[in-house]
Amino acid sequence: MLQFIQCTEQNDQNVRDELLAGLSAAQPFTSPKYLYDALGSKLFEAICELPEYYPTRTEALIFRSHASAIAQAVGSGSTLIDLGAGNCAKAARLFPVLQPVQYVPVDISVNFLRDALQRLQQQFPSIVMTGIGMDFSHELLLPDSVREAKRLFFYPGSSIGNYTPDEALLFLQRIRAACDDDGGLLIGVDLVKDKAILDAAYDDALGVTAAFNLNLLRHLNHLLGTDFDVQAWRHRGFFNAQESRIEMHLEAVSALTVRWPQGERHFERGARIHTENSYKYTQRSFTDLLEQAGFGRLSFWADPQQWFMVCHAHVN
Ligand code: AVJ
Repeated sequence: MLQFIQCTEQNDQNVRDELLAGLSAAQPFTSPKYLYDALGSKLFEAICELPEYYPTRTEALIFRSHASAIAQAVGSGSTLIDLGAGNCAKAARLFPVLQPVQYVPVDISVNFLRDALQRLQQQFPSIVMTGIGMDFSHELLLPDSVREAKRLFFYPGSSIGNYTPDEALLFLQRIRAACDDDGGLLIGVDLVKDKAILDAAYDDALGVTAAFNLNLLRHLNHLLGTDFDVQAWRHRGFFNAQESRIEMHLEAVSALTVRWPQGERHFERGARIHTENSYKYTQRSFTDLLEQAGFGRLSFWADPQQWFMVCHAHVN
């Protein structure tokens, strides 16, 4: 059985208001979700192939090396809810070991899920598949066709890092609230490590991450009618150890003015737009967060270098 449901639709006016508020702030910023237009999504896929960008590859290694232990902790017959599913590939690789009863990929656009899910349904005809179009960053209300029993929320790739620790706590609490007492969470978390490794992962030699970040300006021009000149900006990506996070910024190469239909903003040379945070945790700091959110019976798996970890947590 295959079903598609569009729950929340992003309203154009809300998007514009949110973006212009950020761009007009004393410290200008944009939400990292705007990095992912069609080209941005392709560039992110390219990032995942870079030698410097270890998270994707390391997480895949952890899932491969510890598949049976993970399956044992999680149990079979779950309702697998894949948050930010994209092309559904990460979850699909786990189907043979996790044997879910229902697969529920959630992404901003249900259309993006359509092709991938149709193909998957052919490959795994016995799994009920329910694609959901929803911006789950603000609320997590699942439609009735999502089974309530044995919900397993799957949040790989260290996407949790885009939230501040306070926001991450709220998000984890919302996941917990959406679970029955037999629910759980399977999550990938990037770990604190040597600054040089982190810096390189977010400022690679080929400049793919730079292109990914700069592409945001093209996306903004499309969404807002701004006249950002990509050439007038440069990528900055570095680890801020104090805050335990990667910061990405776009920095004005020279003084310039950006105009849009209802306004404009001047940027001094070196002024920055903060485009992304990617928080890094330790096993200790993430355990605290999970426990504060009401999860317990935790399991952790990491690679030999301890660069990345996968955690399973039960609802307590
Ligand atoms: C998709 C948010 C997990 O933080 O590593 C990669 C995004 N940004 N390179 C990350 C990203 C720059 C990525 N997440």
